[in-house]
Amino acid sequence: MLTTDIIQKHNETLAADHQFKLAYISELLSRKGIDPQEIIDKIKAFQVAIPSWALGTGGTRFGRFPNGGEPRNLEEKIEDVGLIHQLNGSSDSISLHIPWDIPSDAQAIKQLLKAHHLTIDSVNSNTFQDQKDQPYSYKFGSLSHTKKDSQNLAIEHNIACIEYGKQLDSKVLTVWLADGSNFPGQQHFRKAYQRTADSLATIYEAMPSDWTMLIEYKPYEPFFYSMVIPDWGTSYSLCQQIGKNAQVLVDLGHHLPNTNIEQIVGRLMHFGRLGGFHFNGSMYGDDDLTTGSIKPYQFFLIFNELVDGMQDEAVKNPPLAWMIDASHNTKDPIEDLLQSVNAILATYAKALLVDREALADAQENNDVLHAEEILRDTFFTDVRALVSEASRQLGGALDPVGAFRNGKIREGLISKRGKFSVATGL
Ligand code: LRH
Ligand code: MN
Repeated sequence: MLTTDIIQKHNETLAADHQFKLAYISELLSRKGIDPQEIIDKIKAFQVAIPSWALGTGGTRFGRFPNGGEPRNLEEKIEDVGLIHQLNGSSDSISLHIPWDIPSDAQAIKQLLKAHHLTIDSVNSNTFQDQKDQPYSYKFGSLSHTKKDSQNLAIEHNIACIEYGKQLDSKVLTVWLADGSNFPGQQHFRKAYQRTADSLATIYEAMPSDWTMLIEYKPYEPFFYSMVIPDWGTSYSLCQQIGKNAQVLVDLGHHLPNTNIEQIVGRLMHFGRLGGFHFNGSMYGDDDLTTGSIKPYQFFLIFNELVDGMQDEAVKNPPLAWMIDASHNTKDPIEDLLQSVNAILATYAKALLVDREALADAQENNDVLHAEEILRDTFFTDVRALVSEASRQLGGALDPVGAFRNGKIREGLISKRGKFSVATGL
């Protein structure tokens, strides 16, 4: 059965219940002077990029439990993202990871992307693994390596990523460095920073002027004493040094416990250097769980900062890159990604409903409780019918995961690709 038929049949079964819920939230918003369709249109315009490396089953050093039908090459990864976009209408691009996704025939890949109404949002470099027959190792770092050979190899790799991106009409290079140290004394912190800054500047020079470089930070893993780019401040300082098209990438899982991520987001927007996000959920570390699954209120507070900044003319921050970065150890990869996109859209919708005038007034008058209650009231507003309606108006499913399951789409992929097909990625 075609996905369009699956979606239509699915929406028919849910139509009455959906109309009831939609009527309720629409009435609630109208009473607040908010036009429900205006919110639905903003949700429809919010597109989230899907990571090519998260379409298979992830694993840990302790084990990996694939559930079959995984994409075996870039073409099948594009098919899976095309399917996700068909089901929710909100995932119109893919983030690629090089060398896992080197296009065999760029023209053919562009044709396939077009057929699935998709684009490539960013290319991610990979200097955290040694490739077969690699002349110089990244064991002790890449752009920060003490030896020019490994440093230059890493610089050349990033420039090669830009070339692949140009072939596929991408305009964003994402750089995450695994560089760091495991023991005190192993690395000279200031020298490692400067080698990294110099290497990034060389890569930046090779980037077309209409491209953006996203610099991702991470406090630990794979190194466990220090990382060369551990926090937002380091990434921000590198961006300032390198050039105006260098921005900070915030991966939600890359923060130490109890970090006030929403304040970091507010700061970076204030400085106009917030480039985008790798959305995921985490309890302890870089857990790469479903977005919004563990700390939904903090996730709402992050979007509250984002919408506040996006609606403030005084904030001069470039358009943001909305991307997922997750790994699926126990859920079906496609279901997990559909659930994440849904949570992102619902949280964004809630942040759009915040009465910013009333909040600013309460803040100016230090009415602490009222300010907090304005946010909590919005957080507890059930906006899921608005997200479902946005998906329906985009030709998608009212409940994308439900349609995926009822349509037995995973079973179809397993019969086509086999139970043990393995996707490249983490
Ligand atoms: C590092 C990271 C980075 C990617 C990788 C897949 O933890 O978040 O964004 O390159 O995951
Ligand atoms: Mn990431």
